[in-house]
Amino acid sequence: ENGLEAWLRYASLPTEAAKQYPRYTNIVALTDSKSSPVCTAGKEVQDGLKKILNQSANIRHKFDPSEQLSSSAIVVGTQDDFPWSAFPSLQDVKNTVSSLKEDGFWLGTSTFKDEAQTVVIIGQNERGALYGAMEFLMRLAQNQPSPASYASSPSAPIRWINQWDNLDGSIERGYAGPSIFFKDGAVLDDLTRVEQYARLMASVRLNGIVVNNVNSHCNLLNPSNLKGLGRIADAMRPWGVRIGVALYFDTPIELGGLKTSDPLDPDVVAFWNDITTQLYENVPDMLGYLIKANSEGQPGPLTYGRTLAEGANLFARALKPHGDGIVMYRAFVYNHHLDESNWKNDRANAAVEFFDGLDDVFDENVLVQIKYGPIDFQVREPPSPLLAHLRRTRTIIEFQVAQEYMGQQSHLCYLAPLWRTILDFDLRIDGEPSLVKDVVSGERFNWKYSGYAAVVNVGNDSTWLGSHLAMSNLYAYGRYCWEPSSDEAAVVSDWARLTFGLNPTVVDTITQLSMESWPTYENYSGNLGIQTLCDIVKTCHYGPSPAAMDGNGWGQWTRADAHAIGMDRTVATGTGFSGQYPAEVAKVFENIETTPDELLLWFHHVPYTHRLKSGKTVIQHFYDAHYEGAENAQTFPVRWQALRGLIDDHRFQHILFHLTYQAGHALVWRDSVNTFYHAKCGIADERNRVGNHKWRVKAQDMQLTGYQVVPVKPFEAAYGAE
Ligand code: BDP
Repeated sequence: ENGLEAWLRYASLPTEAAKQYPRYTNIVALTDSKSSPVCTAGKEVQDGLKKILNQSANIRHKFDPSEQLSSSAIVVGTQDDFPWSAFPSLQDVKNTVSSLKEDGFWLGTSTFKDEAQTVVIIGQNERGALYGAMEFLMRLAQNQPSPASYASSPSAPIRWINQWDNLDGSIERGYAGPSIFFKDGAVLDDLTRVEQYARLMASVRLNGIVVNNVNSHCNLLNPSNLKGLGRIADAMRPWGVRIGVALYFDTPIELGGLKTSDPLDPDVVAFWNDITTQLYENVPDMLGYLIKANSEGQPGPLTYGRTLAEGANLFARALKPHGDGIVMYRAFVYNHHLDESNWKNDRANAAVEFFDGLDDVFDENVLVQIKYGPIDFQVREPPSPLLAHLRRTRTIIEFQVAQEYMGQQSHLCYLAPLWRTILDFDLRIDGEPSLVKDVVSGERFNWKYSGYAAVVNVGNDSTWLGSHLAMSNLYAYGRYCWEPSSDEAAVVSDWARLTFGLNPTVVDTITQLSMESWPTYENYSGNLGIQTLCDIVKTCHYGPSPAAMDGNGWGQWTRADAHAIGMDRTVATGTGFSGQYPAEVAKVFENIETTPDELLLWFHHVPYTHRLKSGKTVIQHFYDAHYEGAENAQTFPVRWQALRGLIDDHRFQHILFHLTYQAGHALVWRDSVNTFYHAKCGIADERNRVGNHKWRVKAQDMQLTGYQVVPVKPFEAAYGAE
């Protein structure tokens, strides 16, 4: 097994289990159109039945009430096309179905003319019908019979992916090979993988994707790429997936030959109107435009003395005449040349400051896309306070499935527990319950259109993300967009059953390892809210480099010196960031006593000897956590070994290799961070471990000829600095 089918393997059920199911002979997929998701649903059910139950069923597209369905059938269609009168027992279901939200579905069983049981799948729309069909199959694959009656609606209408693919085929922060969309400046001819990606997306009910990097290039919009985008959209549409594009702000200058890209210049307006018209000719159902502007060197409206809203509205007005396209304007606006010597500077403040006063001036088809935390996909962050500032302007929260700061798929790090710390956070806007998940679902401010985006960055490796276990994050992301209160362990167990089979030892082991993985990674990579202490200067964002976290222009700082550590972000004595939250939350973070330990160093600058609520000092907690994290990582490959023979050998070995690597790298993390802070503060580890490098295989102990001993940078990563 090479991972290509991911969780949609539809592995055959054991014979005994398969016997419990009816013999399905007919699939009725109620549609005339071959590109309709309902048609896709029919084929998918046919394929799934063959693989899971070894049954061959026919597909037809019309329901004929005069006909006798000689044995069990599966009927799938939209509420409008469903033959309600043929199913008197489903009259009550009609109300349920009409109250489904967009993309929702009803899945149940009924009898037709007192004959054999019929599985009925009714979508609120075509996409919903497909989601219901895949729900039926994924339950079947887990040996869970269809429920008598099950209605399901999404938490939010926007459930999208962002791919950071470049036209040359590379992927920014991609860890699984080249792009499945682009190569050598053009859209690939063979889009088979794109279709397969859309299938995976549909199975977890993701309905949109922005296909190119936020650091975009004007050539995306040349005539042949416009056609290519049309082909990508065509490949994904049968799976209910719509596409959008990320734009480069200076395209009018660089592609259009204009003198400016000023959003208020009439020629610039005309340029974007024209490009937008051409895009819609190729992609009639385009989602809209994702804009990264005035961030990390990208041009934007501020470059031309205009406001962010004037920039966003330029695109909004170009989209408006063509349908429901939106601008996803990223809140990730900041200057990456921050002056470290001014201790009041704080990158965390940027989003709220830049968007201050703009809530009422964005056009109604502009949504602001906000990373979950104020910095950048760190191992632990509080939620972005901007989520509490925009009331009229709707928002999209941005997560990252690509584990940029989380071990980049070489470390197992199941992210759903991290996402829940954000989604379940109560911002107490205006003193009222305001869970982040209720803000982004639209419930809190009565928005009709808002939701989720995640940077995924699959590549053409057969594992999609570069490692089999990393795929639980993509699966879970879809599940959380639909139902943000899902239980993290239950979600990963479902994924494990679908991906590796029903053996309880397999499922339990994968669930346990996954559930421990984020806390373990946090322990050895950067705890107490200090961020992921990785290299950020060389921009690889991988591996330990605590020294790089200070004195850099990117504003990811720990403010560590010989006596104290942590960013003072209080209003009273610090950068004022805590004051960006609504009053009740601000009060909690302003006060060192009420700030939870896990975010202590995010909000406060404290002596290494400061006592945590646990009673430990900060530095002792650092030492202990790094030892505990690294120690637990040592158990991962050992526990995995117990699955030998219970899953296919190819994937078993691949994962064993990754977990073994992680166990080793966790030691490097442990020793680097501990040695670094030990050297900085000179306070001994109470348990006298720092410097012992337990379990490390030291280069100094090896026998090789022809090698020179050299100093290592950063010194703390090596045993004895060499
Ligand atoms: C950072 C990435 C960088 C992205 C940027 C973004 O390191 O490659 O371009 O985010 O989100 O995390 O725009």
